[in-house]
Amino acid sequence: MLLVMATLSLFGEPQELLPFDGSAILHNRIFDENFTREAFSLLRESVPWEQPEIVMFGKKYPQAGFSTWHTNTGVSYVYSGIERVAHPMTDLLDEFRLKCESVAGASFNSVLVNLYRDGNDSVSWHADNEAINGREPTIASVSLGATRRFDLRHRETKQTVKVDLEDGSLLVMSGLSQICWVHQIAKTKTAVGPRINLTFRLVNRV
Ligand SMILES: O=C(O)CCC(=O)C(=O)O
Ligand SMILES: [Mn+2]
Repeated sequence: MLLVMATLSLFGEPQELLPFDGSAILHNRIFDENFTREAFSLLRESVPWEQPEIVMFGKKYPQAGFSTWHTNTGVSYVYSGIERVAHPMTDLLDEFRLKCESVAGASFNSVLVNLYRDGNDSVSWHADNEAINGREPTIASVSLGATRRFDLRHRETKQTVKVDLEDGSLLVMSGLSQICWVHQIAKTKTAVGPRINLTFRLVNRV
């Protein structure tokens, strides 16, 4: 397996992580440290966290982490056999959304909010390729709190890109990234604190 370690750019320049078949651009420290610290506590306390059960091989398992789906479109998010009902956007999520729109140069109307309490919470290999995201979606992913490693793996060549997603960073995936690559946040035995991730998307209104 070919492994590409993505090195962080020295001057804080946005960095393209994918060598081909789509784009994943990492912007470090896009959000100010004081803002992310406050936003993290506010979100942790105020988000109506849910731990849905996903269906694998006909059996139900609780998802390894908590999350919620926010959108004012009323569209629910269906994946892995579960339906996430729409909670309204909040002022704070909207503040993040507007910044993501300006950096990514794309529109977003929805966000999946994920909480990783420690290294045991994870998201296994998948692509954000559900029909409601559209065929070549642009997805803006904000990281708050503890650093976690994010892996991308090409479906055919199996080439892997690994990168640390730090507090205040923004990863913008677009083009063929959800068609040709899968991604994960793997479990880790290293002691890590909690992390919140916001993935902004544009879904079709009902
Ligand atoms: O936590 C992350 O950085 C990734 C989350 C993710 O892939 C998703 O919500 O679809
Ligand atoms: Mn994803």
